[in-house]
Amino acid sequence: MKKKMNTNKFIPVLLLAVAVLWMKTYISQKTQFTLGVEGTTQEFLLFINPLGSALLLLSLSLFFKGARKYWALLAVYLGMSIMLYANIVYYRFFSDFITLPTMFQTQNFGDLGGSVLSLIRPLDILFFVDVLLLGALVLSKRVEKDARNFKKRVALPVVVAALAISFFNLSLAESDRPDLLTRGFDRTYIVKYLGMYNYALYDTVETLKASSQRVMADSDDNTEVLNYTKSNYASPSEEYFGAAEGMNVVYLHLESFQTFLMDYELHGEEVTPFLNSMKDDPNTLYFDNFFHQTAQGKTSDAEFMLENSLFGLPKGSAFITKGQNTYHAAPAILKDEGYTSAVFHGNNGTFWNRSEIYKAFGYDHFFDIESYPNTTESDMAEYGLMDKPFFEQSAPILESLPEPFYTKFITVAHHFPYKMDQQLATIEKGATGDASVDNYFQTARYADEAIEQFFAQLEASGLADNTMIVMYGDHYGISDNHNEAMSEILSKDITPVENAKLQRVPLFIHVPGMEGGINHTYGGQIDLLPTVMHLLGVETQNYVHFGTDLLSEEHEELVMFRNGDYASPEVYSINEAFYDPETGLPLEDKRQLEQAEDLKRHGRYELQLSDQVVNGDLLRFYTPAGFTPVDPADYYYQQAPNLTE
Ligand code: GP9
Ligand code: MN
Repeated sequence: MKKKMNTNKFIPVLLLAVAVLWMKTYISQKTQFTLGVEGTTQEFLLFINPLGSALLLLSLSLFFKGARKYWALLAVYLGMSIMLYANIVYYRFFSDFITLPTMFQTQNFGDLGGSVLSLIRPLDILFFVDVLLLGALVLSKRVEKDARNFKKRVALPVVVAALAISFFNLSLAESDRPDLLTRGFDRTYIVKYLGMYNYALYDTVETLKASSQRVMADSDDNTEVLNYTKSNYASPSEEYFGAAEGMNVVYLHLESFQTFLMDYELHGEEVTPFLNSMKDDPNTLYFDNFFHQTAQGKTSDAEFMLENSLFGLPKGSAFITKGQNTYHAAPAILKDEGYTSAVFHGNNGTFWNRSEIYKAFGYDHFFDIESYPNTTESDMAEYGLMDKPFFEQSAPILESLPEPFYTKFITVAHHFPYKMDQQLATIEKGATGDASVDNYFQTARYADEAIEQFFAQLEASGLADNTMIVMYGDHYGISDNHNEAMSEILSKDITPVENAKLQRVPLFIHVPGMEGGINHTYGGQIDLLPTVMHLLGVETQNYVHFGTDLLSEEHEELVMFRNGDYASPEVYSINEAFYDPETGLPLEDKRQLEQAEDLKRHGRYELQLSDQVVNGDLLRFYTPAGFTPVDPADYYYQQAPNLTE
């Protein structure tokens, strides 16, 4: 009679399973994905991040009685292995991770469908060798099963240990990348810092949150919104309506650019000579009281506003959590006018979930870092390709687009912490002793030169004569943590009003043949879309827009910030107090205070309605006359053909 193998111990089997799954996941994460791991902290995080979830999920088997423990262990192990492998295969095709909503978009799997076999490789069997061994152990009659009940004795301490490890993982991740979970940034970041399994958990929670807000909403919620946006509408100015009709549109997204840079002289030198000259160009409208209105979503909030005239969310980034919503965004509006649309950005396409939400906006093309193959290590800034090589390599792609086009170029070189190769620097650093502030001028100068180069490229290609160029700062680059150094830079105290004024970002609208000038109107990023549409001669009356045309006489000069504060020519509302913008002192006049309070109520109502639209995905219930709805499934982004050879 064969002797039964008497392992008689479940715990060693469980621990071995945890160790093997941990190592398999670590090696897969390191070799199968491009996660951009930099430095020892990130290397360490990548190494430990599968441990907490592997231990937690596999130890759930301890809650099962008798031999069922083994089956539970096998089931969880198999499930996690399948999830890992499915992501590996998906990544080979999309360079992205699976998200729950994309799983339900049949198109994605339609794309994969035909080619899925070509994505599977014979050696992939290695991902399942461990599963087979564990399966053999569980199924084998020769292995006697440990029938003891571990529920209380072992299960709870193990679960607590697993949670402690996960918590340690999360805190270390948050210290390396603050706000990782609240802001989201990029799926790649979540996997890099927290691992594949925690990413899946994060994605599930986010998807459930978004869909629960969505199911609660119905078309009646839209009535209040439509009433509001219709009454808030500002009709276009006769002078400017259609001034750029039929022209191409180029948006230049000026990363971290603040208005205080304009005309600023450091060591007796202009920091941004080209942009300063553009401000005074006869065909440029320059707005010196234009504010960013972004919150945690930073760049993505700015983009969200200018494409939709909807506010970004008070927390997180709508780009990430509302990527599946219905939108009536600029590229889609202009598609009905015969425009082709494209975004150029020298970073990973998944950052801020751009590769998904751009489809919902109706962008025909998205040229991310994959479209810039002639790139060396030294061309790279922290968030992608440096602006000069970026514009240089973008030019042939832009010139190959059918006209008219609507395009956006997102720069990255002038991004916190503003470090750059000193050989490329053409201005001395600042001398405040605050590194961020001191460096800020060098990357701003570099960006200024890159933009000058881009303008020259447009001239050379002949596109300049027929292209409207809109340049806007996306958000502050210097946060209020640096106000001491800023007070030295500006030679004045940074009072609450000055601090609010530092939230101004430049806005240039350059249209060949249009009469320009310096415009002092108060406005913000929410106002860009109706302004640009009216310049193109496109009516916006039927759209749900929370901003109004900056050039309209009916434009209301109230700039709402995401925290409920506001700026206007007569009053600044900061932290529930009201200030005179000229003196910077608190308002005292009773009548003025009442008016200020009314404005606050009105502005906050507007923010609330905008959130109602975004959280409830209300635009799905409404199609403006003449607008063709977007089906994101119709979009698939390919890298640009290599046109430089
Ligand atoms: C990333 C870039 C920077 O692709 O746009 O985003 P930010 O950190 O400024 O929000
Ligand atoms: Mn930015």
